[in-house]
This record gives sequence, C-alpha cells and structure tokens, in this order.
Amino acid sequence: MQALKGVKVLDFTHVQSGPTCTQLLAWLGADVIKVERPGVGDATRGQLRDVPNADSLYFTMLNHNKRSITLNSKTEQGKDVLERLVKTCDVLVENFAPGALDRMGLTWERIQELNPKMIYASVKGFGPGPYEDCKVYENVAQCAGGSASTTGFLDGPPLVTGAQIGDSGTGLHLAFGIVSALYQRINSGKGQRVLAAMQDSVLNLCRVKLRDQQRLAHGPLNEYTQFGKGIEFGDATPRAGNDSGGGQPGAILKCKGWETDPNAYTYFITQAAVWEKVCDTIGEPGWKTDPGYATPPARLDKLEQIFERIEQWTKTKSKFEVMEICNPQDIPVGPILSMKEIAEEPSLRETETVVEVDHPERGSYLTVGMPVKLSDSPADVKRSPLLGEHTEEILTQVLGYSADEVDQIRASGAIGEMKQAAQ
Ligand code: CAO
Repeated sequence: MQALKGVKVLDFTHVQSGPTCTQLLAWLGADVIKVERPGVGDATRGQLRDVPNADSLYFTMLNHNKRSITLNSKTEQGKDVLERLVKTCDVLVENFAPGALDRMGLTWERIQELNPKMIYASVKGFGPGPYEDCKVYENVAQCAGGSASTTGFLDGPPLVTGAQIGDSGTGLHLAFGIVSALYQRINSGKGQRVLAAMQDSVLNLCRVKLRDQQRLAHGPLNEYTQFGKGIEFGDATPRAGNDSGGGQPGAILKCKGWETDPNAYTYFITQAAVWEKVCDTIGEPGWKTDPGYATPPARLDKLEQIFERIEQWTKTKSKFEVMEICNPQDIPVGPILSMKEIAEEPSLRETETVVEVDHPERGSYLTVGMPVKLSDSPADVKRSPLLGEHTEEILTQVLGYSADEVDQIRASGAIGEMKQAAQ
C-alpha cells in the first residue's frame, strides 16, 4: 500500500509549479483528479511540442499518475460538479493567478462551508504584500527570491539557473505543506490553507546567501575567491562564480577533452582535511609543508594559482578518471554530467530516477521518476492522462452521477470531448 492511498486530490493546477506538487502526491499513492478547461486543457499540453498533435513532453513529464476531467467551471453545471468535487476530495491544489479561484466562486469561506476538512493549497508568486497580485513565472521568482543576484560571475550580470527552483522548487515546498496539513488533520479534524509563495521558496533555497549577507557586516567573506584577489566587497552578497557555498575553496576545472566537449569539466574542492592528499595527487608534495600553502588561511590569496596547478593535472585525465582517483581518497570532486550522460546512465535507470514511459500519442519517452524513495511506498510511474480521458469515470465512479445525468451535463456544455487512447 502506498503512503497517500485513499487521499483524493482535486488538482486545479497548470504549467509547472502546481503540477510538480500534485505529481509527487500521485506518486505517493493519492488519487489526483486534474480539472482542465474543455478543449484547451493545461496550456503546457501544446507548448514546446516535438511530436505533432501529441501532448508535449512539458506536459507529460509533469502529470504522471493523474486522471483528467474536463470541466468548464464557469458554467452553472460546471460549478455544481466542481462543488461536488470539493465535497469529495481531501485536498484542493491550485496555482492560478491571484483571485482566479475567488472569481469562480470558490472562496476559502465557500470551500469551508462545502467541506470543513478540505486542505486548500496554493502556489502564488508572492506572499501577502506589495506584489501579492502579480502573475509570476520561474525566472521572475529566481530574481525576486535572491537567486539571480547571487548567481553568475562577479564581473557579469545576474544569472538565472537551469534548475527550476521557482516552479518545481515551490511545488516541492507545497507538497511538504500539504502532507503536514493532512497529518495535522488527523487530530484536529479540520482542513487549513497552505500557501507556498515562489519568492519564499526560492529564498529558502538561497538561505546560505542570506547567511553571507549578515556575515558581511562583520568583515569580508574570506572564503570567496574575490577575497583572495583583493577585490573589495560591496554592501550585498556578491555573485560568487563557481565558489563552493560551504566555506571550502572549490572550482570547476577543465578535464581531458575540454577543447571539444563542453562538459569535460570537474568540480574540485580543496577540502582542508585532505589537503595533503591533494598535494600528493597533483604532484606538489612540497605544498604540504611550505608555510605559504600548508594552512587554509595561507592559501586564501593563492587560490587562483592553486586551482590553475590542479587544472594542469585534471586536464590530463577524463572527468571520470578524476573521480576514480580522488573519490577513494575522500577528495571531493564531481564530474559535470551532460543531460545526455544522465539520460544514458544505467544506475539512474535501475533506481527508477530516470524512467522510460510509453504514451499512446507520442510513443516512449524518458522522464524523471520519484526523486524520494520510500521503502514501503514505491512509486510506479504511469503515463499522463489525455485531455478529459477520465471525465466520465470520475463523474460516475467518484461523484456518483448516473449515466443520464452525465448526458445532461454534457449537453449543457460543462464538459468537453474525452480523448481516448487508441487500443
Ligand atoms: N474552466 C473555466 N475557467 C477556467 C478553468 C476551467 N476549468 N481553468 C482555468 N480557468 C480560468 C481561470 O478562472 C482564469 O480566469 P479569470 O482570469 O477570468 O478569472 C483563467 O482561466 C486563467 O487563469 P490564470 O490567470 O491563472 O492563467 P494565465 O495563463 O493568465 O497565468 C500564471 C498563468 C502561471 C502566470 C498564473 O496562473 C500565476 O501567476 N499563477 C501563480 C504563480 C505560478 O504558479 N506561477 C508558476 C507558473 S509556471 O509553473
């Protein structure tokens, strides 16, 4: 049995942040019922399409293990169905623009009237305050949450990261909030509102940069490369390039083949505890006792030169050879893996972190499976639903409508055509 078996989720999410959250709940065993607009569905179904007329990878990779019902919640019949879903489900998850659900008539007050046990979970761009009414996308959240200003090189502009910390990161935060609210409900018997603001989630992931902001008041940040180079600090946490955030000097260094392979690099950390092993490995045993190199403070103003010397060594090895040589000595290194290498990595397939899924419209594709492994609640990744594929099944089996009533709802225009997978 899976951890969230028996939990019904009314999934009113779209794009990435909300769907990430409900996909996690589905992988933990919740019955996730995705409500989509008839004929249109989640906008991502049609975004960045690689196979004509098939749901995009953007959609399929974020909506596994869910059921889809199409419903125009702005019609009278549609509202009735929606309210019945609210009465039946345990959790409602949404990430519409602020106020959209209220405009549909589903205020928090109304939801509580319909179902006092309902957990009403939202992603919004910002929490209460000056920007609460803004629509927000990934990169805006990265900028507003402190990630962009602290990412990139000192002499370059702020940078966004490829990791979707604003969308998927917030979805993760929200899932944690929902599961906690479900747990609290066991004793309280009541639902509650759960809000994950994208700015807050990004800031939470940038916690160490707020740490550094406060340390600045007490002097320069001496583990930053900038310090070793004698460049003065301003009044805000600076961009630190590839410095490691934990206080141990680190850098991305070229490996064999870097001239033609954009990912022939390794991350190399000169952790103080293994400095002597680093010296022996790269062929500089004299640095072990040389007072200019032997201690971390003595090395601070020479880090650039030290990493250049280490790079002379890493350039003679592939990134995997660097790993093989350094790992047994506890010298922390990491190959820079391309998405191609990750997609082809057998160990990730074995753990089902990378999963191959079959889809009736697009054939087989790769996805990222459940990233957290529960020994008693294995996640079996199933393809995403076609638009409205489960409309009838949800109306009859979950909400108890008769076949005649379903016909009436259809005639009213409240539900759309159901897409069925070809047999
Ligand atoms: N039936 C009828 N109407 C429906 C419907 C349904 N089944 N599903 C959605 N709608 C309506 C909504 O009611 C809303 O209508 P109104 O604006 O008239 O009230 C409208 O569709 C679209 O909602 P939206 O404003 O949320 O959509 P958008 O594409 O304009 O904005 C986004 C998208 C993501 C910027 C916005 O939803 C948002 O800011 N969300 C919160 C932050 C967030 O999650 N951002 C991450 C986006 S990427 O993961």
